[in-house]
Amino acid sequence: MRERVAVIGLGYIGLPLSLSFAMKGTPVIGVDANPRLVEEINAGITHHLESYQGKGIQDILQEELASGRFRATTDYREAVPGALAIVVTVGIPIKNGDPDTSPLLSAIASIGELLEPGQIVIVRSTVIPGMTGGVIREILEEKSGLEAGEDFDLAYCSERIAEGRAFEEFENMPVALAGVNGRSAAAAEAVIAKVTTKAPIHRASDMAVVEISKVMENVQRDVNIAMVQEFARLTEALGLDIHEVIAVANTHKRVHLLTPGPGVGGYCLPNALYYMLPRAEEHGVPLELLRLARRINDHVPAFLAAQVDRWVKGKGKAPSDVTVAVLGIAMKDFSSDDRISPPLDTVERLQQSGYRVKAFDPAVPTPYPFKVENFEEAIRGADVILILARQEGIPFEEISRWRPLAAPELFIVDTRNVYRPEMLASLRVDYWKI
Ligand code: SAJ
Repeated sequence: MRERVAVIGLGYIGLPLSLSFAMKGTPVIGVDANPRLVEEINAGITHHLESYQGKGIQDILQEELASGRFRATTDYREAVPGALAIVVTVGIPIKNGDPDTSPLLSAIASIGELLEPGQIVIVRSTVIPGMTGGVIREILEEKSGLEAGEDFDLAYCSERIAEGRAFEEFENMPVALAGVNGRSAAAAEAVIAKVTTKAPIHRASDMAVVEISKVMENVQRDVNIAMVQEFARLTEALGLDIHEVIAVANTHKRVHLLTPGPGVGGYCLPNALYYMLPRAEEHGVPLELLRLARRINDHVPAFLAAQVDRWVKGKGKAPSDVTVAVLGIAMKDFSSDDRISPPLDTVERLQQSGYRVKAFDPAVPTPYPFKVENFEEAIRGADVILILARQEGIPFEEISRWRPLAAPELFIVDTRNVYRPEMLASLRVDYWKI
């Protein structure tokens, strides 16, 4: 009786998913194309900031490795043969607005070559709607000589976890799935139910329904954020605090406004529209609002750089005379993820304008040349402080202590609603909040 699960792709989704299966008693062999990543994982090392019931992901990883319930490899032959199910979490990167499906389809081909009758393939990657029942099914059938829905099962089950809450949300986030037929849907549901133990599993009539629902779930969030970025420009003009206005609006039981920030990053939201566009363009559907929202969110780093320029010019200074301390470069608060991170776009724009930039973010391991390794070094002599992500280890609340380290005239750009103006009154700070 097959019991083991193969998880293909050991990134921000695949590693926590593998460990979720393993912790709940289902052995997993994980596959990743990156040998250094596989080596690090098998050595019990990960940089993700996930935790479960107070235990960090690195401790969980070490326990599951020690128990023998989980290990990683680069070799599909170790993972696919004999597996009950093969769960695919390989992403589709977007390059200049175009989805690059090659990493995913290469993984699918490797699976197809080893696929055995009776196995279940569950695609969890966010895909271009129609892919699972189209090109993915075709490759699996062609490589294996088996028929989907008959000889093996094929299903699509979107993943919805938010980074930083992976373990909890693998357990308690409702799941949507569909199979090539009812048998595949049932087979996939039995596997997913091993990790989704505290939430309903919704079956849809067709895999494309779940694929496009997933993309829409993220696009609507992107649009919401673009909308509040525009609301913030109006409330600023009216001298009102956008965060208070949003909090008041959200007291309406059917209103859920998100909050403006330093831009929309991460591997998910900024990419979502580009998974939708190929199908829309095939059918001549313009998606004007969605494209405009994406442009509004993409523009935020330039907008922030313009705020800095405005203040510097107002002081009669030139960028080359000004040092900017950037606090937080991750794509969102309390994250180590800098894959698609708007703060990095802001840093690049400032550097191109001639500013000297020192960035501090204790959660992001990437050693950028402009990144300094301690907070005081970032702040020392800074004329401008850009707050772009909250992190453990950035002592925002100790501003009275460290204010003297910065320049006598100081401009703080706060995109995380860290301060209220009255907290800064005695500290000789010009303050702007998004
Ligand atoms: N952001 C804002 N304002 C907000 C919320 C987020 O500016 O009010 C920004 C964040 O700073 C970040 C970006 O948006 O740069 C994405 O943040 P996120 O909170 O959406 O985090 P993700 O990308 O880890 O998770 C999203 C979630 N999608 C939805 O909530 C609809 C998650 O549930 C998905 O599983 C995930 O994308 C994904 O994997 O698709």
